[in-house]
Amino acid sequence: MPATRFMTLQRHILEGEKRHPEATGELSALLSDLSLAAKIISLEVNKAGLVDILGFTGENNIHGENVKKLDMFAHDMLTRAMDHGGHLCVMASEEEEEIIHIPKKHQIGKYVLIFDPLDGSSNIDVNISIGTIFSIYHRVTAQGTPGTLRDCLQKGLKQVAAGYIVYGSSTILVYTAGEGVHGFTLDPAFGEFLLSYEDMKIPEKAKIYSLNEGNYKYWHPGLKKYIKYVQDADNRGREPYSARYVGSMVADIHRNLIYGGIFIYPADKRNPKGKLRLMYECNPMAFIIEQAGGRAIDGNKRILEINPESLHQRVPIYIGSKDAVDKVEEFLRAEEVIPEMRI
Ligand code: AHM
Ligand code: MG
Repeated sequence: MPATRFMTLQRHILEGEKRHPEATGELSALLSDLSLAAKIISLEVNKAGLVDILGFTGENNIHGENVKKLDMFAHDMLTRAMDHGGHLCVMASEEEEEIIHIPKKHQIGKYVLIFDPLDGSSNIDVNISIGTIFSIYHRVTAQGTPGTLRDCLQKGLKQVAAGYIVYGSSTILVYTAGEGVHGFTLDPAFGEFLLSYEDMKIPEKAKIYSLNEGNYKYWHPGLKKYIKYVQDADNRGREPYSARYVGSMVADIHRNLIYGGIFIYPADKRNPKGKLRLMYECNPMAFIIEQAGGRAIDGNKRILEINPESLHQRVPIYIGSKDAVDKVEEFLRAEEVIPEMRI
């Protein structure tokens, strides 16, 4: 629902905390540090097209400085913005194999931050929307000690907050702290995220389907039938869905959240575990979409209930409007699963 109040992200988070007298303000501070990193990444994303014009190609720019790829820039920016706030005990990034420790000189906090710094890598160089995704958990190991892999490998259900930033025609930050989903648009003049979507709800009925149809040949037969179903109409007023696929999960899900739709990255014969990562992409998006009234499953079970086994684990995902996810689940269950696709 579009917002009618003039409200900054900062104020919104603080008002949320005021409703919880036991809150220490740490989560607010953490989200606020994250939004600063998002503003810096947004600025860099907007400059990306200038790199070639200004001759910043190759490894070095005209000043002889090292030019970082945008995804590594985003990774460094988030790590640097978040490692010294005193709120985190450990981080994990899609760009890094192992967990990221908080440097010894900084205070160790009670939260865990997991992020995909810049998702939609194939769209970075072609001016198409990309995004940052994040997920926040309470630590499970002893306070005051360095965080461990165990702190990171928690079920999505344990998330305290999650969000994404989509760098599109404008920069929008969407987050949930378990009390609804709220969206903020970055005003480039003030450098402030302003509330633009309050208490977002995904329409129960979908109008859009989003998946890479180039992989049709490798799909589960139930998925093939489901896609034929949504492309079809019936004489009871059911209209065909529209197909929309940006190829950036953040942008595809953001659009579907507003218009109503289903986003699918399935397991298939070539990728029996799908492509997208449970910890960095699927859990935070599932938390957001469920908070907005939608559903997210891996084909068999709720994404948020999956017990993670490794940091970079992949899972299939069917996420979006409730009716559409219910329907695809029905189609998948009706067909024999071919063994390679079992997860
Ligand atoms: P990335 O983490 O390398 O950016 O890959 C994730 C992206 C998602 O944003 C998007 O939904 C998907 O990969 C697109 O994959 P495909 O090109 O196979 O359709
Ligand atoms: Mg990614």
